[in-house]
Amino acid sequence: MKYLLLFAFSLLSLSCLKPKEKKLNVLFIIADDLTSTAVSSYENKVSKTPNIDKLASEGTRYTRAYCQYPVCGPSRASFMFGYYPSATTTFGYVSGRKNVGPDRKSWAQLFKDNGYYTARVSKIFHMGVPRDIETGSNGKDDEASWTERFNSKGPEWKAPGEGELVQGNPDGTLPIRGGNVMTIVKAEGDDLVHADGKTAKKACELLRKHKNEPFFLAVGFVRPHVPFVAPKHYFEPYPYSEIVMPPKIKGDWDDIPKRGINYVTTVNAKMTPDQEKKAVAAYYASVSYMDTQVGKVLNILKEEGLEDNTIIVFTSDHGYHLGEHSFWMKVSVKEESARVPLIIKVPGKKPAVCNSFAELIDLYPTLAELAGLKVSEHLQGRSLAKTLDDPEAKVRDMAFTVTQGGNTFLLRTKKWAYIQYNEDASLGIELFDMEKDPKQYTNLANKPEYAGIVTDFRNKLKEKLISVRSNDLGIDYSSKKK
Ligand SMILES: [Ca+2]
Repeated sequence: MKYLLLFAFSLLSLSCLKPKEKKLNVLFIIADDLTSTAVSSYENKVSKTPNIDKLASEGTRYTRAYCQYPVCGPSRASFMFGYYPSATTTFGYVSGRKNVGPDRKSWAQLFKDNGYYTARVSKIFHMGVPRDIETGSNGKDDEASWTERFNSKGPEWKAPGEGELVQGNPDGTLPIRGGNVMTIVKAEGDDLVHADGKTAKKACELLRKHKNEPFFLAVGFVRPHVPFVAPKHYFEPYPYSEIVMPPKIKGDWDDIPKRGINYVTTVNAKMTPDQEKKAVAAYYASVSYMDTQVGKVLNILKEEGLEDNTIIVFTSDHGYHLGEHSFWMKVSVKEESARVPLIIKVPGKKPAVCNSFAELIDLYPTLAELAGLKVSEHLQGRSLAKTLDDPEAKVRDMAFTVTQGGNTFLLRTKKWAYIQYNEDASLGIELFDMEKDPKQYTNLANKPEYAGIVTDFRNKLKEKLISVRSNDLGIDYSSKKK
């Protein structure tokens, strides 16, 4: 009997000792207004992003990832809840919660409800930059998503340093200001003066504190969003006089429908050639500063031994124009504005480059699948999980992005970029052969020999909108407000 008990005991203790399958953590890092054209591992050899590039060399880098709406608020609402903006009619500066209703789980909330510690540091749902950063506001957050949330207050354009306004200031006499304008500040002091430095510090602290429980840590950096503010040494590698601007093609705007001329251009911002170069140089400096903060977070993850059970995602809410077609900033659905950098690193998977189309709404189902969590059948994203095992695998054959209140549409296939202004195309169409004309200089939509392709895309868009707004979603599309 005594031996039997002992035997039973040892069995019991053996089963207790058996290591429990550890849940995979999620570290989600998002930059604000970062175009893939300013990331070295994508295509830029001037802009320096060693930390993002290192992550890219260890994970899967997606070359055809697109946002669903090239503006902060609606893009973030879309990928955090997993629906297309057109499905929920979420086109504004909101979290998106109101339109999906109280019972739909956000991406982070799904993890929270499955026993994860979920935290947000700084901007994940929409925050107005610079205003909400100056005040330390929660912005348009979704509180139900988080166990804890932290804001990173920063001086933004009011940071002490050498400032310059390069928009709407052709003779250079105006003082710098806040708002959504290209204000540059070469700031005094170190990384921690600014929001992103504080965000990295808080993220490192949380990783140390929560390393023994499953976590979903969302880290939102606000650079390179304007104002272009960074400690001054980040500007040194980018003397503005050496910046090479995209070519100015004569007649470039002649075949762009009026609505396709972006809301900020060299013309309406009255930018001088030097101011254009200064804007690009300051953008790169802001990117380098943000990249350095990314490195701090990734280093702590490694130091704390969390790399083996943490999935890392790095992306941006949308892209950005840096003078292509004399356009600046976002909103446009041209390539530089609609495409995003996307890197996913999963423990145990080989580094790869994946050319499958991917959309930011795919993140929610992808991470849920990797963590073994069940998602709502209503979600509109598709899991990219299979591309992490086989980078040749295809999840989508096109990407879908809307802008301008959901009235401008982009369908992007491997060969074509199709842009339609209004559902009835009443304000025009653009068609670009992305293999022959990747910088989108020649609109083919009105050439008779492309009429068949245009008709195909018009039909594809109709079908896409019907499927996106499907009643099966359980969202009453017709009654929604922006
Ligand atoms: Ca943004």
